[in-house]
Amino acid sequence: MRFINAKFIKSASKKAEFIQDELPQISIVGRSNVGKSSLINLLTNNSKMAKTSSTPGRTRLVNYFNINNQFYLVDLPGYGFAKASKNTTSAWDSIMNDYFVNNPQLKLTFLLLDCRLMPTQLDLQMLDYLAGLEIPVVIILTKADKISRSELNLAIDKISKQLRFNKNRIIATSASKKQGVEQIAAILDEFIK
Ligand SMILES: Nc1nc2c(ncn2[C@@H]2O[C@H](COP(=O)(O)OP(=O)(O)O)[C@@H](O)[C@H]2O)c(=O)[nH]1
Ligand SMILES: [Mg+2]
Repeated sequence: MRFINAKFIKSASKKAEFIQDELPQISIVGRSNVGKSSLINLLTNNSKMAKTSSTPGRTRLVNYFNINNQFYLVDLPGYGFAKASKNTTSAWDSIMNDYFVNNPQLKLTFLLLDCRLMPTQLDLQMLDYLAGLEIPVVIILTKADKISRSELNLAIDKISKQLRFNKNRIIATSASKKQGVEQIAAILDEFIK
């Protein structure tokens, strides 16, 4: 597939506002600042599609982007933002749970990890949570431009071993160098039928 026609549809702050129609959904999760918005901008080839920010964690919204009238990319709230208050954290927990539970249109989740860092406890929890709901996951390593090719290969090995995750299901990307789009497009072809 190619990202020909991408359009921001809406931000939902609660379950009643979620989109429930016939189109498949592909969601994006990861800690704040890992590069979720940048990935959407990379895929849609539009630097203004999703907001990117260096002061993350303010928005607790579910953002829907319609791609080619074929599926939605769904940008979920980031986790692990230290400055978020307790109240915000519980709101986040429930909106994430509302999104993931009983969502037959959700076909795949991209879990983003910074290629320079080992997965955190929250990343592991998220993976376990998704596995428990039998939601397919592909891991996307972000910011691959920050390390060398050999460091990147090493990172993929380590992460694959630590998480017992198939290497074929780990894709390295760089938003600034525009790398990884073809691999992600191939994965999407597999999961959107
Ligand atoms: N060098 C580099 N920086 C990136 C990349 N992806 C994201 N960033 C930067 O990381 C910061 C957080 O990105 P953002 O997409 O807003 O993360 P989000 O909070 O997960 O949506 C921003 O300053 C981005 O410019 C990448 O592939 N390479
Ligand atoms: Mg973002």
